[in-house]
Amino acid sequence: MDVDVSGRSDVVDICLVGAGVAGLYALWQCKVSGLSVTCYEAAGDVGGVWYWNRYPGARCDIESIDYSYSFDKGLQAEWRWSENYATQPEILSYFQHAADRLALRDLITFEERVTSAAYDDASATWTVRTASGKQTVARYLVLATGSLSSLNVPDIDGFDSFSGDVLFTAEWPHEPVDFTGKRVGLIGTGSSGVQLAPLVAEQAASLTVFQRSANYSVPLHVHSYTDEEWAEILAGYEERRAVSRVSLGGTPHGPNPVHPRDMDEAQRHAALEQRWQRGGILFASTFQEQRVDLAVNDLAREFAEEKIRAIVHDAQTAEDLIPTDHPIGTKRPITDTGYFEMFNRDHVTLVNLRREPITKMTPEAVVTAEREFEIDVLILATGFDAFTGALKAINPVGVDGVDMEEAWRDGPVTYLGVQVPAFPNMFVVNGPGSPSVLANQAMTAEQQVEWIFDLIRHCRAQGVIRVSTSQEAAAEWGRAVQAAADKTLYPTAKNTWYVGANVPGKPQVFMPYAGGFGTYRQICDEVAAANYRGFDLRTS
Ligand code: N01
Repeated sequence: MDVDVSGRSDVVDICLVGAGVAGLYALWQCKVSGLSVTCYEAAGDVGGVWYWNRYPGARCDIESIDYSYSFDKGLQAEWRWSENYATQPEILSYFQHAADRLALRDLITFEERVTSAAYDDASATWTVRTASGKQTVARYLVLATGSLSSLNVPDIDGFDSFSGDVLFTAEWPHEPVDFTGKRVGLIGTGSSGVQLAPLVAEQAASLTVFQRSANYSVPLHVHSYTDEEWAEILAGYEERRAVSRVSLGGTPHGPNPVHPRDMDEAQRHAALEQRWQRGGILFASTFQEQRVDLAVNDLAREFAEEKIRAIVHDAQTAEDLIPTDHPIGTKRPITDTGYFEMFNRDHVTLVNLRREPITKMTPEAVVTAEREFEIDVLILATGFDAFTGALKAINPVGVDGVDMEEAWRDGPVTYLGVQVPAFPNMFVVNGPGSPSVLANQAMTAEQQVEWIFDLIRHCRAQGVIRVSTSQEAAAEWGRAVQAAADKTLYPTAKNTWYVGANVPGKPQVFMPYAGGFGTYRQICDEVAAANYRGFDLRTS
């Protein structure tokens, strides 16, 4: 380091981007470690995805008792979830409450979008700039920008000419939207579109669902907690969290302990029915080896397909709703409340875009290869430029002027999902190469933030001013991420946002670490114990 910034009061320890689930916990880590911090958040409040995705029907499909912070016993003890799968307003209230209780709000600059970040090797600092012209110089840059925060906007001919209202699920208005008497079109049948559609159908004069890919969906089965249930949850809380911390997916639930080969057909059917009735994404892991063995997966897949056929009256619509291109669970499992049932209503139409793609939009209509659908409102539930979109929007510039666009031209390259070669002192939370979206992200955020701040504290204690990783360490981790995916059925689904296939032109690389949250935690802990193997820690 040529320029010593140790005495400079204008240099903060941490510049943190994002005040969502991970960012709030990172702020708490700054507070308890006595690290000075500037935090920029593009939204008007805390909550991240739960701030933006406020469409009707939005809920988390991981039980709220698990999808919440585990690091603060007081916070845990005083918050009572009303339902097993909380609604977006309740989850947002929880994170607002956490920010207030932990006194984090004053540390956040809201409605401030970070537009650039540049590393200076001479001073080992990052200079971060925002849309309104603010600037921060920091020793460390922590990007808690979310893996699902950058919108994927479809490129449809004539889109801008449409004269009706356009709504994005991921940027839903704060005021209630009234669909009464409206002809509504919905593009996108992932988790967001499937959650939203039945509520729109309740109000709208007509709903036309434009489906490019069919998805498996399992009923969520929401219920309110009784006092007895809640008391039981609290009694088992510590154990529940302990089990989750070393689990595959960051929750206490595992597959059926009996392998399906040791069951007869009736027992297998009963096991699947039990999971189906329990509801939620756990159906995608009913059986051991369901995510790695196609024959086992077929049992669950065929069961789910029969459910669709039994629910949907029109045979062609039912067939159109059944996926043909992936084993169940290899795309993100979807959960719903009355989605398939909705297609039995006369005013709801499914349009299979694989048969009749959208060709254009006019001021009044969505036009497919076969028909024209006049609508008043278009809803886009078209997903995200996952993992890399929010990071590339900032496009940090690292050593020797290399920017992230360039560094990740062929796909994201990280070591452990937390650091990028040539970007010293920069950390990514829930980034590509981490378990993130394949596990309970509230828990993965805690693990990653703790690990990153342990490293930062270690550096401070050892007088380290520059921490970086090498291309070799990142390449080795990239191979480990691919190898973990190759042991599963995930790569058999080609058309998923896990590989970036939903964004035209995006390099296709399997991005999340599929080896399991518990295994990943163990690897990270081993790296730390081996004096941060794979990192270069420099004191000058
Ligand atoms: O986005 P998606 P999402 N023309 O990418 C379609 C989490 N989440 O917001 O599959 C036509 O899954 C696209 O089609 P295809 C969860 O991790 C959780 O729904 O690419 N269609 C797809 O149908 C989830 O997985 C919760 O062929 C186009 C849809 O739009 C993740 O967020 C709730 C198109 C996008 O689906 C993302 O979910 C909500 C085009 N040009 C979200 N472009 C819960 O916890 C895209 N599509 C319950």
